[in-house]
Amino acid sequence: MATIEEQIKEIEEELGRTQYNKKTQHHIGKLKAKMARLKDDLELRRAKGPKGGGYAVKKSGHATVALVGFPSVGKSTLLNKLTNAQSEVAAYRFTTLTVVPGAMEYRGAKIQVLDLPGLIKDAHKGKGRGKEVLSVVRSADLILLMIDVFETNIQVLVEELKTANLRLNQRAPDIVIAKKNRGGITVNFTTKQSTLDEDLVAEMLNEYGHINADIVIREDVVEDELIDYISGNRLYLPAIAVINKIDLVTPAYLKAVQKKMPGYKLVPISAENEVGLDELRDEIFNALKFIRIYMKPQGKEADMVEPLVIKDGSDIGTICDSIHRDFRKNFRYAMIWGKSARFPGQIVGLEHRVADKDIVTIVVKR
Ligand SMILES: Nc1nc2c(ncn2[C@@H]2O[C@H](COP(=O)(O)OP(=O)(O)OP(=O)(O)O)[C@@H](O)[C@H]2O)c(=O)[nH]1
Ligand SMILES: [Mg+2]
Repeated sequence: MATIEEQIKEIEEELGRTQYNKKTQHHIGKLKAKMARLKDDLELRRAKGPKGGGYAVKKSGHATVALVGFPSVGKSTLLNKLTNAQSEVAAYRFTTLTVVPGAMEYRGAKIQVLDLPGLIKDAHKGKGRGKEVLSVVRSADLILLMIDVFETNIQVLVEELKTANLRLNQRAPDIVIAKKNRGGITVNFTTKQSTLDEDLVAEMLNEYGHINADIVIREDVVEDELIDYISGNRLYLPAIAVINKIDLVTPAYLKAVQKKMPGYKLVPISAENEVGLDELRDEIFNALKFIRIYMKPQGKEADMVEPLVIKDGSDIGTICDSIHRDFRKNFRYAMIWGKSARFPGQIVGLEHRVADKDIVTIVVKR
């Protein structure tokens, strides 16, 4: 019996030689599903192997940002400029050997930034303490993919993160799957599919190891998205690409670099010379989707100095929870001024969704 690694290699080779067309589509779909399962098994086995002491980081603030990049791209330099932290900086690779946290305050949000050891190819196999680094990355709310202006191969980084089951700037596909005890596999599409058909989906589920299940696919998805979903342990995170050391190149050179990397929002900076850092702070704040709410105690002026910072999409209930644990229970009504109000001072309930810079009064039973 071939080892898991050998089986994966065999499938990869077969996929490499097989042309994708209508005739081979089902075969390829099944191979991909089988490979996904083997890879998941392999990861599971690796995860059970010797750990070598994970990094302990205590989360703090409203959100956590992880600095991910090859060695020596300037991650520690950036951390030191953005936060109060002092992480060692040096001209050689692997200067940082552990997680170094820093705190940055921006527009009322307390954001934790984590400096990490450089990530290298095959990190997911444990190279360069890669497994520990990747596990910290998984706990973050936002990833800064940091690259050196002279070494812009972001694909290696993205592939490493992908192997660690991270999906960047992508959302989970709209699919629902329910396991059952018998009846085989039933497939339902609620929208037209451009590549999948019902048999293919059933075959892929089978190949992955599902025998009895109902699956409903509610948007047009491709095979890889389906595999991501059935494998079930993917993590979807937002990411911003940061190009550092732009002080070393001309504007024309930088432009050429940016052209080579379509599909990513790029923020050019010089960490050392503190160029582009305000733009970067803005991008971080926006990507984390915070909004600011100004609280106005009943019959008094609103506090316009220290807003309450919460995630976008929050409602009055969330605000109650972040003020005091009894607020939701004793809630009577709220009054609201700003973008989410139909008119100034509108009276709303717990489910009312607030908007950035709204002014809110909450009235509770006494
Ligand atoms: N020219 C230039 N050099 C920079 C800049 N930022 C960092 N450096 C230099 O790049 C080298 C590496 O910087 P670090 O901040 O230690 O890089 P790192 O990504 O933390 O490296 P590891 O911890 O080894 O992964 C140092 O010599 C820095 O002075 C920059 O904006 N411009
Ligand atoms: Mg470092």
